[in-house]
Amino acid sequence: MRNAGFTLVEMLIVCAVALIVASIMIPAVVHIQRKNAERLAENEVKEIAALIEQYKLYTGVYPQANLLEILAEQDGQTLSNTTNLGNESLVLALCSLDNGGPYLRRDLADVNRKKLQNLDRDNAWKVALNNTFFTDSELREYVDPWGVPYVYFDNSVYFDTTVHTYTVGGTTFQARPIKDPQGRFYEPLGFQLWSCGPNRVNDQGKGDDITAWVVDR
Ligand SMILES: [Ca+2]
Ligand SMILES: [Ca+2]
Ligand SMILES: [Ca+2]
Repeated sequence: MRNAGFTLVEMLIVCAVALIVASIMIPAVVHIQRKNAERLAENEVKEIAALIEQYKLYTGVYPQANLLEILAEQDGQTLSNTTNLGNESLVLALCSLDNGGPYLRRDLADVNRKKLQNLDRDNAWKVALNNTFFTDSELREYVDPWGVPYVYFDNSVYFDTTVHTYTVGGTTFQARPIKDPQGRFYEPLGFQLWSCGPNRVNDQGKGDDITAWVVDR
């Protein structure tokens, strides 16, 4: 009996120690995971930005964020593409076999990869995907480590009143080109690319958003 009691106390001590260790370790692990995801997003933003610059070097223009010809198709009906348009346009440009492309790696399109997803489940009007490495007609988005599409505008659309609507997991958010505190667009001659960050909310470049440009917060 004495041994059994002693074992029970030992077990309680072990459980208590395990709980203490877990209470210390779990927040640390969560913190490390968040930092790793943030670092990944920072790297991806830089990588995509470099690819966009390569595209510009070859073609003389930045990939357009409003490719009107990529009309979406759902249930056999051709519809205007109202969601995720900037990102989808960018993916199409970077995956095109024209203009010195493709700039994005083909393996990103493998079915087991999560980087290119079709979050709004639309298909391109057939001609749009003819010269890409895709073998189907899905209009894909390049997603960040939290599964949210990166937001993209090229400078040709800054002055449009266009607000882009993005959808992910049944929720939508809106995005518009971002101005600095003086009212000037960031990257006025280039492009704006950003991740909505760990909170998966578009903060228009503020808060935890991860932008391709350096911004005072
Ligand atoms: Ca779409
Ligand atoms: Ca899509
Ligand atoms: Ca955010």
